[in-house]
Amino acid sequence: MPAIIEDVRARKIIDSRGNWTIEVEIITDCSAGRCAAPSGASTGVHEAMAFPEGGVDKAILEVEESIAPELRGMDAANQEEVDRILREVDGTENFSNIGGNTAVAVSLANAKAAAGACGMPLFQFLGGNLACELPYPLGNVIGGGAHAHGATDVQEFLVIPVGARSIAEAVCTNAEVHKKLGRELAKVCGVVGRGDEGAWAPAIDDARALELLSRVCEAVESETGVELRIGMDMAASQLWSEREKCYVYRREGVRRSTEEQIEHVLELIESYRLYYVEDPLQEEDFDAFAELTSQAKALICGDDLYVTSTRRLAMGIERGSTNAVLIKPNQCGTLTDTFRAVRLASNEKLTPVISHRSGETTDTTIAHLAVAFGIPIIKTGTVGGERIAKLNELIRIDEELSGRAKLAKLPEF
Ligand code: 2PG
Ligand code: MG
Repeated sequence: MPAIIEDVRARKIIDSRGNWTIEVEIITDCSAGRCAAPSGASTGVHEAMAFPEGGVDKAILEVEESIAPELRGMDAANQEEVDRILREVDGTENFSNIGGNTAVAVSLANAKAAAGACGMPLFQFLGGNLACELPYPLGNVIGGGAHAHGATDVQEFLVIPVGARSIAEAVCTNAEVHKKLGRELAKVCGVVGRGDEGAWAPAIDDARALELLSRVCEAVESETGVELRIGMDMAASQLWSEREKCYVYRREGVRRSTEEQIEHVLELIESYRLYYVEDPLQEEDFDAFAELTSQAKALICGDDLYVTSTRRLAMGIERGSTNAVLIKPNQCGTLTDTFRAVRLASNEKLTPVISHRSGETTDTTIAHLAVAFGIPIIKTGTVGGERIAKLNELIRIDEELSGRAKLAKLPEF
């Protein structure tokens, strides 16, 4: 169904950190689509530049003056062509002229307008009838690093309810862990704040966080009967000191060489039966990742390592660096590039994990992309309006699929 683009509008809105971001609306002759871009705090050096020099104001000008004139009159159903034009208008590899966030908001708003023209929700428009598997939510419950300075060294301690039987049960089990953890932390440390993603941000070391989280998971498991597993996003590029060539754990007062870091991560995987470890090593060390992955019995996921780039993902695949890849649409800038990264990962038997950013809006697009592309895990926090927006959208998609929906199959470890 053709949907001729009549207008492309951009506005400034604020994100969950209180910073300006961009929201784009694409209006066609028979539909409209809207998308707002998120942004990261612990960004990979190779990811698309979020905004051009001049910030969000400049990004809005770019939409009005360079992008809208090119897109007007085009068929929104021709997503690849829209995305190609975004790249052409920008002219750089990392979207430094128009901004990756500008590109992703236009690209995804366009997909929604095209879906709307067919009277379909985005997940169904992109994924067809096969799109009936819902992802398991992987939720941040304790955090520090760049998301809460002064809390844990490790950026995120996550939970995934691998034994859940429905998306509603999965979402609610993660929220239960967050609640109970809050009560336990209050006993240990008194008043505890929260980081950017709504996770508790206690001033404790990583080992203590893992101990506490394990105990809480056991308690929630026995109350709910839902098996839970623990994960971490170590965001190790933030720990890495290029000058000293080691990983610096400030709170612990420990420095680890690359070999020691690998040993440390393997020990943590074993001690806490970790299911998922993201960015356990710094973003340039494909070989150390490979060494760890060859020995680890867990998902080892690359975020800053790959930045949702097929070029970097191919480098990791060649070396066997990881068995999972984080997918963040604004790291690469377009829906087409996001899809290519997911397809490459799936073809090579790597598990894709779609993810929010630490600075978010109530935009729900990633929930649709997870279902459309058959991505088995979604990392999107556990509580907080901008996090539950995605989780609640999955509950709505479940209902929309009226009985056909099932949770995805997870790799076993
Ligand atoms: C990450 C993300 C999301 P940020 O590192 O995976 O949790 O954080 O958006 O700050 O990059
Ligand atoms: Mg990460």
